[in-house]
Amino acid sequence: MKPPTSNKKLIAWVNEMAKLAHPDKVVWIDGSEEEKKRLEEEAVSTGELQDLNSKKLPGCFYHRSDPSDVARSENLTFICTRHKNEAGPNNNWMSPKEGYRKAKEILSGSMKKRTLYVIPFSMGPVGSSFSKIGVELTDSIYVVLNMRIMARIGNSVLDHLGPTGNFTKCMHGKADLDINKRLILHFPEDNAIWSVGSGYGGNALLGKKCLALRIASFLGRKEGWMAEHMLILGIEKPNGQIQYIAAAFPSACGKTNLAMLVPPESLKKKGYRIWTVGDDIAWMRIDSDGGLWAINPEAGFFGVAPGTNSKSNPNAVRTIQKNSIYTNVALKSDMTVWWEGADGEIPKEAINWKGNPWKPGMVDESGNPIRAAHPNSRFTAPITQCPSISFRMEQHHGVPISAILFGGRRARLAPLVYESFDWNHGVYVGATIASEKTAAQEGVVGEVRRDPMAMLPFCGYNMSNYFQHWIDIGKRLEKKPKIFHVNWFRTDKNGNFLWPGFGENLRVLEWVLNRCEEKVSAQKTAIGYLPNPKDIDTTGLNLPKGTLNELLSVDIHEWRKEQDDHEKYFKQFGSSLPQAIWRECHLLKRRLG
Ligand code: GTP
Ligand code: SPV
Ligand code: MN
Repeated sequence: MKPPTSNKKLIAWVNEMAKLAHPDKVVWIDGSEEEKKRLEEEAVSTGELQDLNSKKLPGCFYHRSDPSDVARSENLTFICTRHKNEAGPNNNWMSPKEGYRKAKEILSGSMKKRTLYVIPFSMGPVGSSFSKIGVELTDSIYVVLNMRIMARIGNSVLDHLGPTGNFTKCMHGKADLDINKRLILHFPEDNAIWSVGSGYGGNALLGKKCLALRIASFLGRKEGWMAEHMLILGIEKPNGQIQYIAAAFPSACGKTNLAMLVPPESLKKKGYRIWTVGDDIAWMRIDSDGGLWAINPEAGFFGVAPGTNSKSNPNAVRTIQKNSIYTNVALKSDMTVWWEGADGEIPKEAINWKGNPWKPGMVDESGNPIRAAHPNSRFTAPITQCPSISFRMEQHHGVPISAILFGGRRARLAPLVYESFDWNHGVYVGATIASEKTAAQEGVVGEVRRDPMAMLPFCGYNMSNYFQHWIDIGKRLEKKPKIFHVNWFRTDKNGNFLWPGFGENLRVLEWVLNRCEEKVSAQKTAIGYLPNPKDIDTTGLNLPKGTLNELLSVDIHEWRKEQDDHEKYFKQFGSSLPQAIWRECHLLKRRLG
């Protein structure tokens, strides 16, 4: 196939990679509807995808990934810089020389009898000065069809790239899908990504975590902007004004849900409406007004399926009724899909995510329930199908951010919401996020770990410098967003959530906006400003008596232990940790007495 571009660098690189991997043919992806149809048909014919019920789920497909390949592989993810110190204690490091050698060894000849697809893509609207162009090479149709949803792809991107434009080189190959030959490598100094041996989500859709977070965070530091693991949503207030919030929560901790929440009845009556800008990634920069502005560089959602239903997330349910790809969920006999916590009755039988017959109540040899869907099973759907999509999605300028939220999954300690004293304290609050591990990463679910700014798996450089970058951005901002911490996941003695969460979280966001506009006072505590319980609107909520007080309590004894743990955590960064972070750490200690 003749390359549909005159970009010499791109053509040379595609030739070089084809020489290495030996595909039977090279196909340039143009992004057209005909091409989509052709690829879908081919993937269905080989079993890579299954057609779903065209009446109930038009344009939808089902995919099962290898059972050893169902979540991001953090232990196989590396930052390959010349100096190890550039990667920092937060990343796995490999020298670029070794990285290329290892990946080449695995990729060499691995695409025989396969097709190499060339996907030009833009993160951010095509042609915006805030967007970045990448080109992903892959031997997976599943990856092509997912990238088609998650990014802007095809000829329009090549046109914009032109004969001399630069792009991030994103090389992906499934190879044998062998966990022992799997590597996700980032070469920020070369603006390149090599991913081999995985076909799943964040490991394989290279525009997402690899480019839009790891490489982009590296570029952002150099160029003076920020790439963050954040949702963006607009809250339309009763007076018609829309204010935008960005929020960083670790993987599977509620970003998709918050980004498209449906207001509870009492707040809807007041006049609140929600507008979704993004659910996973925010690129933010300081604009000429001295404020912080954000765009969502993605074009789709790659969202957690389990728990998604018409009650918890009605907008997501409506978004995924057509033109969506379902990965590792359960398949019903009528060729529709199911997962734990889906709408409707539990099916009497289904084929589970591993491809085995499944019935409710089945247990494995150890007596543990066998799941129908993998806990990290996901849907891929175009953001344009979301009923709450923001009208500013395609605007190159993005949206102005009034408040930043940090949060995690914490059964104890962290109150429902608190506000930091100022920007640097807010940075400290973000830097000390802790959360129970979820199924989105391989490893032990439930273990509490520190996940600064929800970026631990995604920061493409030394986290000490990342903290400093946050502090420096604060110095440059004339209009600083206020920074808050939220926790929807506090539980009682029996492990039940104290706060109803989901749409009801708007009650907390209302307080956040009221604080931004200095409409309500707050209680000053050692950890920050907490709401006076009367300032959280609980109309129609039926919270048991005392629950809100419990949610808004600060246990000084427990927080002293927490502060101790912060100190231990920060020591790993040695002398490179910014003084401003140490200062906040000591101030917290002093306030706790
Ligand atoms: P990534 O896509 O992995 O980055 O995750 P995310 O942060 O977008 O997570 P998502 O919104 O998909 O939520 C993951 C899980 O958290 C789902 O099982 C949800 O049902 C649950 N969840 C989301 N919001 C809430 C909430 O307010 N309260 C409670 N209790 N659970 C929630
Ligand atoms: C996450 O794990 O934070 C995700 C899913 O958003 S993945 O794209 O697989 O990284
Ligand atoms: Mn994510």
